[in-house]
Amino acid sequence: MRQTYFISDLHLSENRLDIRQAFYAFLDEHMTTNVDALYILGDFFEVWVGDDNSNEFTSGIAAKLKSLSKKGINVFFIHGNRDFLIGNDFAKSAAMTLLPEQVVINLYGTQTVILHGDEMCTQDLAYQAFRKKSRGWWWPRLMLAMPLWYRKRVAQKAREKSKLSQMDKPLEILDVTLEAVQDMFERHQVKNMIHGHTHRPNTHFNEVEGSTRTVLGDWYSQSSYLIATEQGLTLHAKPF
Ligand SMILES: [Mn+2]
Repeated sequence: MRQTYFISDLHLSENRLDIRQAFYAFLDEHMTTNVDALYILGDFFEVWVGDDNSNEFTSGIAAKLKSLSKKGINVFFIHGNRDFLIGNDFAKSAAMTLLPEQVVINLYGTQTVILHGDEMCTQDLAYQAFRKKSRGWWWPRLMLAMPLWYRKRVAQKAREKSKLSQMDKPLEILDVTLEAVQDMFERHQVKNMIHGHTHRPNTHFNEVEGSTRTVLGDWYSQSSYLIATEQGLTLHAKPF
């Protein structure tokens, strides 16, 4: 049976090589010839300060992703709040397609909106203000025009600030609001949604009549993925 995979919130970093190892093991086990596509729904990396900050770690991951396209598996990417500066250079090196922040796909006959999901955490006003600025047209251009050392310092400071405000615990991330979820269904005129970001893997039904919203899990201590087939969706988690 044909399959499509969804993952998000791996938070890959050089400090957590166990996550990279789990990711590679996941690809080796699951990315077989019956897989149509792998969708990465954001926060694939813990932090991304620009495609020019490439090193052995990032180019290794790009090469691994690129090997999927040689098997005929399409790789799609939606930015998260940690890696929204991923650009065309990295995408090209990984042979993956960058998608807009929300997109409706036809998933074996079911119209489904896919997104990272941070835009639905509308209770966090400070974050939404930053999101609006950082995803606008001028902020990324300004930031990417700065020298790499400066961007690294900004990212470091943002991480320290985020650690202070939420102790970097995934459960401290505010959840989506029902109103924002309903708006999202309405805006895209669909009854199915897949997203990540909140680190609260679950399936929510009937938030609008007949709707299904599937939330992906993070990869802090387990491999977490969603498999879609013509028969439906199944969420999986496998401890490291
Ligand atoms: Mn996120």
